[in-house]
Amino acid sequence: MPPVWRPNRQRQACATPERPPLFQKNLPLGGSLRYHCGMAFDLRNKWVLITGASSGFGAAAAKAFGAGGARLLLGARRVDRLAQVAAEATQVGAASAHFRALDVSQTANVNSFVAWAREQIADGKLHVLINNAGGALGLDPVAEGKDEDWEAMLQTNVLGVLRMTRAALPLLAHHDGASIINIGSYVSRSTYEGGAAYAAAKAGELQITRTLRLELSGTGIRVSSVDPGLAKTEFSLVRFKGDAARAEKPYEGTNPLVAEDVAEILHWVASRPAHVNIDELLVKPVDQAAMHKVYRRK
Ligand code: NDP
Ligand code: 8X3
Repeated sequence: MPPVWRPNRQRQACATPERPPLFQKNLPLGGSLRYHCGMAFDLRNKWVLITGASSGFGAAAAKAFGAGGARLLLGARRVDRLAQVAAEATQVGAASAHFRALDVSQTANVNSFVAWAREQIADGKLHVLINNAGGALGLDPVAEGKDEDWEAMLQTNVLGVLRMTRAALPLLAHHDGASIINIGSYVSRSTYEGGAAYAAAKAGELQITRTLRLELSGTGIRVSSVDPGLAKTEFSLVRFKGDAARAEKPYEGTNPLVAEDVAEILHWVASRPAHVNIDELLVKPVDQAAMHKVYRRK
């Protein structure tokens, strides 16, 4: 028997009259009919908070969400860079772009940043939180590891995500397509010599994401981890503490991801229909078949 169209099964997220779904199908699923539609969640004029927005993925994400007409709240330690990113995001279409100094390794600083964000949002709600601030420091084997590098990596990549999420949770909209997107890494699922503390930190980020998804069940808040492989940003320059020649090595002869690749994915994740949660998304350059198998042209 052919499937029967039942309008009362139509999902709320698909029901906005001014934007027709890209496709509509009635499919028999598990004996019942379900409505499917490809209608994106509209991020225009929605508030989007991005940590680590002064460079790399965060700066590119500010521009991607800006181009989609979002209102931006940008944080990082380098305020001059944030000002530049905010101006570029406004130029490409952001409904507004606000920025303020943020250090995710300091609880008091995170709390005052979020208090400021609450003032900007006023009586509205936050729709997207992107926990992106972080990175790696050093590439020493455990036998030679430095406490200050280990502590800084755990402070930003793990505790920073926890602090920021705890502070921002009361601002997030319930049952209205809100998303928390944490930036993980391929290294959370694989590792390499010299990567112990960074891999541990990103594995920690992945488990925070999975835990949050359980804790927020029933709120309608989506929780995702976007996990990139080799990407050319300031990541390597920071890891090697300004040694530009060493920072270039991981990318030699290969074709890495660029910040815009990841930014586009972040926008795509947040703009899926409100009932869709992209749980974990691993994205690598084609040249990176595996952690220890990167194709390099001579
Ligand atoms: P970048 O170094 O270009 O960007 C890192 C961003 O994090 C900067 O904006 C930096 O701003 C910010 N940041 C660092 N520490 C803090 C802090 N304590 N408080 C607030 N902001 C901070 O690198 P990416 O864009 O590549 O990195 C972004 C995220 O992606 C990181 O979490 C990284 O671990 C992850 N990642 C990177 C990959 C890569 O190959 N590039 C692959 C997989 C994941 P500022 O210094 O101004 O504070
Ligand atoms: C950053 C990229 O190469 O350390 O997460 O996995 S890598």
